Amino acid sequence: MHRAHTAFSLALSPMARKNFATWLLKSSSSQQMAKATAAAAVRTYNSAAAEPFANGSTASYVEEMYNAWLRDPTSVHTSWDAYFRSNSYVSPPNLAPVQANTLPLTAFNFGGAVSGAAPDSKTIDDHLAVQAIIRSYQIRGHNIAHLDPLEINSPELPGNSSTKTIYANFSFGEQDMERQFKLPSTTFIGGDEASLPLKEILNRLENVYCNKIGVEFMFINSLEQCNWIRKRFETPGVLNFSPEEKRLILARLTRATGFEAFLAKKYSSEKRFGLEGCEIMIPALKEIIDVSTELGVESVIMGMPHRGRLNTLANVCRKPLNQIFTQFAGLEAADDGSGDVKYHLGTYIERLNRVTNKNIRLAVVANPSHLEAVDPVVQGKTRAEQFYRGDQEGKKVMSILIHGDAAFCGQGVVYETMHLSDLPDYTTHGTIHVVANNQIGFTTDPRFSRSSPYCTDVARVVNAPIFHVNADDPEAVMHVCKVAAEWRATFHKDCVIDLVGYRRNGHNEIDEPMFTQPLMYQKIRKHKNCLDLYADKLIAEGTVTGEEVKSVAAKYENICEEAFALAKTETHVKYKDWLDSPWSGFFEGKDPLKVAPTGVKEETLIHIGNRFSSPPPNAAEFVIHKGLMRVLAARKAMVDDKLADWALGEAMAFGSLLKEGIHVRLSGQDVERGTFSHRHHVLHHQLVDKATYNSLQHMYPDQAPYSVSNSSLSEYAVLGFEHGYSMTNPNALVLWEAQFGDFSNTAQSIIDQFISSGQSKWVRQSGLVMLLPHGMEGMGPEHSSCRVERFLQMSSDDPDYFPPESDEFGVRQLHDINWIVANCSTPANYYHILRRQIALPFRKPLILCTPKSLLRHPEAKSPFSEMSEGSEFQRIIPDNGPAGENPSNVKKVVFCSGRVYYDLTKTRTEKKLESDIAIVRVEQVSPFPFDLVKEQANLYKNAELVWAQEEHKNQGSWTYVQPRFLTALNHSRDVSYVGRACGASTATGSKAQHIRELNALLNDAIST
Ligand SMILES: Cc1ncc(C[n+]2csc(CCOP(=O)(O)OP(=O)(O)O)c2C)c(N)n1
Ligand SMILES: [Mg+2]
Repeated sequence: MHRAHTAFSLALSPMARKNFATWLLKSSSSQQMAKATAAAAVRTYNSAAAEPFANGSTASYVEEMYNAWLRDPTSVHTSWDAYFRSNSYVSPPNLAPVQANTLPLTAFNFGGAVSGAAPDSKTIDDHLAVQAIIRSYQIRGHNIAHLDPLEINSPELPGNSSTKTIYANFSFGEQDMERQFKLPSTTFIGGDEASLPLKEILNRLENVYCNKIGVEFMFINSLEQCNWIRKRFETPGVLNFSPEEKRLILARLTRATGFEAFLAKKYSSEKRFGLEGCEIMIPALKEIIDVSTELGVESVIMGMPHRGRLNTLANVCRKPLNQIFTQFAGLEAADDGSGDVKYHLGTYIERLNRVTNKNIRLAVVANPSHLEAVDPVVQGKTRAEQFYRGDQEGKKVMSILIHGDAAFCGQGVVYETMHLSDLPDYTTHGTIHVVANNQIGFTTDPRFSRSSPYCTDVARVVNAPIFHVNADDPEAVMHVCKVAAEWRATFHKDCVIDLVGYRRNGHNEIDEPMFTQPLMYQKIRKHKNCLDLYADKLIAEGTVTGEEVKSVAAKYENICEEAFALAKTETHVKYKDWLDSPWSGFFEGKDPLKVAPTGVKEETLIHIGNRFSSPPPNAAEFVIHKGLMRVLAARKAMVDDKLADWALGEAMAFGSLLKEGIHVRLSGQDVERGTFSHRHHVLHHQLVDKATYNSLQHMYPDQAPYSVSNSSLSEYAVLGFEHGYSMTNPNALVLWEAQFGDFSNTAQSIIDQFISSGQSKWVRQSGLVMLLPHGMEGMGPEHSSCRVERFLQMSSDDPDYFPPESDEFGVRQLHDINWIVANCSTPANYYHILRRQIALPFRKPLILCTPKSLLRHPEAKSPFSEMSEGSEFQRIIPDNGPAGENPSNVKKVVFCSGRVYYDLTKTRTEKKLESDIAIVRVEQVSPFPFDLVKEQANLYKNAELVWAQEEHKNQGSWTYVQPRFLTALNHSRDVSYVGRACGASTATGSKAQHIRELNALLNDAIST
């Protein structure tokens, strides 16, 4: 794990490196730095390195100048004259690095011109025209490529006829077709030949760019990358496959097709979201995996929707077929949980790749129906696996994301996930996206489901090349997959394969497609499937015989039949067979109900506190902002007084876990400083860019790595990412913080579909912590409430069931519930609940309402004694003032949760009711502390019981706690509500009204 320490890379100027001790930097490896710098250079738009000639005017301007100069050197400015005379202009400057075809024009004999003589202006004009044509094919060829197997959707984009698209000013006639043209350095179509007849140039370009592959790449801002792609598609012979390769494709296609046919035969009325019409996706995935494994990848993490999922599990992952067939049998489950439908389940397989003879791990991450929601989860899981393996460049672990065409362009999370792809703390070093583009989404045609020409256009924002390919041409598909895998291994950037196929049946096997797409389906009915087309081709060219084709298909059918018979002997399904992230060794040998202590030695707290409140050691020249010097001094004073505020309590939790070898990762918007400017985990040198110091990374020499990362402004993708990260290793504290709690609702499907229900559906645990700033502090409808009621409503503990009381009551409740929801009122309790995440013998997500004004509240401080050995998390904090000391005199008990406690105590003091009113804090709201609530109520036998909250009555914790109070009290006493009335909005926008409402609630609560 500690190797991962060096996974961070940060480019510093050489000056900064010289001046500051290496421990100031996130990475001290100069090699890494060079890489990071190089990467940054590639990303940066640089006019020399970029591809402005594609659409820009600079190159054509230079060309024009050159042309004019050739005609009459005096017609251009003297600077151009000097430039061209110096022979600097061999080719456009942006094309300079390409070495192919560098012979000067004069070396050629053009249509009778004497070799060696200066070319005439027509020759030059015609050459420039040919160059323009070549470039035009490269830029727009994909628009007219034959991508649609059904040939329904015109291969031409609206308004583009093929000649208009490609040759804007085509002035050549038949007579020019045999003329020889020197090939520019921007093309590889010539192979070893420096010139070709025009006819041949057009033929080759047509074949490369307008046949069954449409390459979209000329928008990429890197000449190197553009040339790399040109070379892989233009070089003559790239599409030649050996007979062995062809047979392998045929065999794989036979399995993919045979699998769907077998399911259709055996389970004709079951939904399986068959892949028919795009079966080539299976050989495609296998090709990507083969090539990537050959190039060093050992682990592939995949995310995919319903379509073709079972086929992928069977034929890509090689999940035992009997396990898959068992899912159709409607059997009882052998393990806990509610399970999920078969086309959502995940898997994890380690096996030998027979093509490369290397061991690989394949995981398909379980996902919900919510299309594309799994994308960031896969990325987080991939990133985590890379991190724990010390795979800093993504050479060993990679992700593949498979998409439907409608979802890929329709779902915003695709865009959000794409934007993580190149961020230092979120990159997975290149993802291969595969779109199973069946040109339909349920019943909706593309023309009604997107405004962009292609369903893949979203990928252009990150400069990912897009390889469109006709799914009926298996060899073209394999070539594209090979290039995609090599692209990722070379540049470690995303790319997209758009497999353009069709959907042979309805959306699922029960749907009738003719209702809505009659013409399309008339065509599909007449269309031969890809396997038959390919088999015919191979038979015709003599690569295989008809018998061979039949025997391969029969052999696979036999395999299916045997597995089918085996599946019939099963009596139960096992959800564990479908786990995508097994935690080997974590549960074994553990007492499932034993929580390790969360208090630590006081000296540890002091050590962490001192480090956390100090500037970088031995670096007097590190200039810290004056305001931060004051923050550090205040922290130091607190440590000296053995007190902790919120930021210090959090640092104590992180630091002590790091000491114990637990990796801590905190991510979210502006988390490094903290939205409320309280955290300051990263100190910035005031004079040197990017020179930073993070004391939590330097607590102990042998500590686990700490990472804190300001994220992109996305909740959906980033929360999904962190959830995925948390799935990989249970021995890590992974936290995501919302800027304000209410923003978490833009990530609602991650919360609903993964975090709250992941364990139940997919036997997958996660200890992810969500930090949600919450509190009604007059900031208006937003920025006030994290909508804790929503989280509580999803808690799975039964309001009417009081579990048996025992010493293990608390931990058993945690074991049985889906997640924990808490609103802590002290730094010590915050510290303990964070540490408890790791101390538990299992993992549960933790939803924490976190404070805003309490971050600086003078009373919201905890003594070290509440965090040191012997102390622990308090589910309920009883009243420990005069009321608690004399409970029989108490007239009223106010139960509350979170920051309102401080307002309530203040009012109680002002009203001098300390002996009459007890205030009890419910710190862990869910699972509900039935036992302790009962204990508290029993303590105050004669008192009226109320629940006070600052949220509106239909919000906050009330609706959750009310029935549970009654259960805790065995319905023998009542508990009433004090607080704001019901409201549609979370909070008023008027400060005056806010204060009025708050005073009313405080007066109501603190009165006898
Ligand atoms: C976020 C979301 N919205 C709506 C749906 C309902 N739905 C299921 S499949 C589907 C069409 C998907 O089309 P596409 O992405 O092209 O995949 P295909 O089924 O064609 O393979 C829709 C709308 C869903 N599953 N997820
Ligand atoms: Mg579709």
